Amino acid sequence: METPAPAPLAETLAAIAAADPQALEGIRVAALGKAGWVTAALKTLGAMTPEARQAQGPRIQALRSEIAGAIEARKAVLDAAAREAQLAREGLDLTLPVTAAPRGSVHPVSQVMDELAEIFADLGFAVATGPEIEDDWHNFTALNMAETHPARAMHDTFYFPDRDADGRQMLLRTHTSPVQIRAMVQQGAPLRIIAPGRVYRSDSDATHTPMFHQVEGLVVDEGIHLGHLKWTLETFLKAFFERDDIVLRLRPSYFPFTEPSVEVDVGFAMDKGRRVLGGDGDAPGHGWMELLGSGMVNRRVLQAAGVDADRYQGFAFGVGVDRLAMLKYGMDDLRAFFDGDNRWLAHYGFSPFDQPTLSGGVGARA
Ligand code: 2NL
Repeated sequence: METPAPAPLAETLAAIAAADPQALEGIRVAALGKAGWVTAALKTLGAMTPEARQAQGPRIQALRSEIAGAIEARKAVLDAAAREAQLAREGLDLTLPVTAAPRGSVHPVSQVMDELAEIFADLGFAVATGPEIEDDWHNFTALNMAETHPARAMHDTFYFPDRDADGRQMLLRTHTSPVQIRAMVQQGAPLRIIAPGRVYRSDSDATHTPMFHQVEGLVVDEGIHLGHLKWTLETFLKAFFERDDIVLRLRPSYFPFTEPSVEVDVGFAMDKGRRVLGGDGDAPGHGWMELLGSGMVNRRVLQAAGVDADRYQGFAFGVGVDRLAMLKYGMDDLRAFFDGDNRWLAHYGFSPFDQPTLSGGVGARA
């Protein structure tokens, strides 16, 4: 009986050494599988003479175990390489903390806006928003400031050079009042909203930035009067500054969009050279700080927005958010608000996990 040609051994070993996992399985089947050539060689032993079997048996067995060994060795190399690749791919840095430290913080202005939304939500106000690029009707005309009204000049408005497709003069809103005009036009009366957001005026010095934040409030309903305005502002300021002894002083003033108009001062005391809100501003060592503008909505404004001014009255107010933040958290330079300096934010910023509760102010710490 002819023994199978030994030539395939060298080729098989070379093929094994270069095989990928799939090729390796093919080689194993072709050599050691049921119909493989080594298996076929082993089967020839049964038909051999005892002498031939004694000579060929060990030779074929050696062939089989050499190939099986080579396959095992190659398989081990391939498995190790696959494991290494997987480890590199799925690398986990076990030195990392279990929960990553939070990065970044909530800007004080955002925190204050959240606090304002909380306070006014409790009083039944919804938050309204609108475009920062406005037309001059919503920003001025509807607010009783006709083209020639001197108050327009006082707003240091950023105008766009070209009119829009509908011939409207566009500008960056100088207050959030246009949001409230839009709300009255769209929702009608009754209405209870606050409008927080960015506003723009061409003004820049130690106490003015060309972009700043304002919140305005508007209530329109039947039988609304100045008493509602005073109670609302008092309740709001007591909640915001976390003090029950906030005292307001209402002073007559002028805004085109309110009649009568009322400027609101808050009493403060001097404490180690710093103004601390609270107490009667007329008491010795105390003073009044101007904080808000407000008034009864001018009936011409109600009419412009399509509200029946004989049936409905309204009050409105406006206050600077940046100023509120400075007062509550004891900051002294407005410009730092917009510098994007991480050291300032680390000092004054709020944790992203903080709830906008009202317990983090200087009043709470005092
Ligand atoms: C200020 C003055 C004020 C308003 C804003 C207002 C809005 C509508 C109608 C009437 Cl839609 N008034 N807003 C009223 C009075 C004063 O802001 O000094 N803000 C910082």
